[in-house]
Amino acid sequence: IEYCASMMCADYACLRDEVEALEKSDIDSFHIDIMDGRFVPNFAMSLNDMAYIASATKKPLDVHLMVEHPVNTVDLFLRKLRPGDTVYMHPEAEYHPSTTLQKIIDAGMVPGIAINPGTSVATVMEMLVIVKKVLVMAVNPGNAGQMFLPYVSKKVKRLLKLKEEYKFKIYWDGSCGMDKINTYAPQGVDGFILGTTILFGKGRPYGDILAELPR
Ligand code: S6P
Ligand code: MG
Repeated sequence: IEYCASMMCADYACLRDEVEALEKSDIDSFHIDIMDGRFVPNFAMSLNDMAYIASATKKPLDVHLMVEHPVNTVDLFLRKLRPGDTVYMHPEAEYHPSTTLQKIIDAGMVPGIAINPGTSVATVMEMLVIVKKVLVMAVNPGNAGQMFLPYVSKKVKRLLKLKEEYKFKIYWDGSCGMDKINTYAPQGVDGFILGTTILFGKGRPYGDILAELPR
């Protein structure tokens, strides 16, 4: 089971300490939420935030692009990443999503799609052939600390039935707590994005929290 730290939930007054603490912990990757105030009703991390974290860690990055038409800006991100880092784009944000995915592949990154709660598996079926990861949004993207949308569970079940045939991994993003990990990891969800629900702002060392999670 992989665990990714959702860095928009970190304490920006001491970002360096946050990254150092997570670097020493068992977290598997740094999840970087990029928001443009258009595709989602919020602004979050920038290209420079991402580049700083990339320079401060040896762990992989997991970049979640919540921007309109990422085809226009994805290269800026790809240039600052290392081969093997993951880039998720939202097919809902693009006229020709596979063009953007091809750019991600050509740059040596792991291609992923992130899908909104209201997006059906049928809509993204063709892309399952080319992506390595599917990030299932359990909340509408834009903010941390939102309530889980229970209807997403049906979609997770549908994706679980397809993952062997199409060879992709499934990640859970949004409102992820112990209950979700305990329910979905045994069913085959490969990884979880940890935010305010379980990892950040708890006043406990990250290592202690991570030690309590199943591996
Ligand atoms: C949401 C974003 C997520 C959140 C994360 C927060 O728009 O893509 O990555 O940062 O889900 O976690 P939580 O536990 O606060 O919902
Ligand atoms: Mg995210």
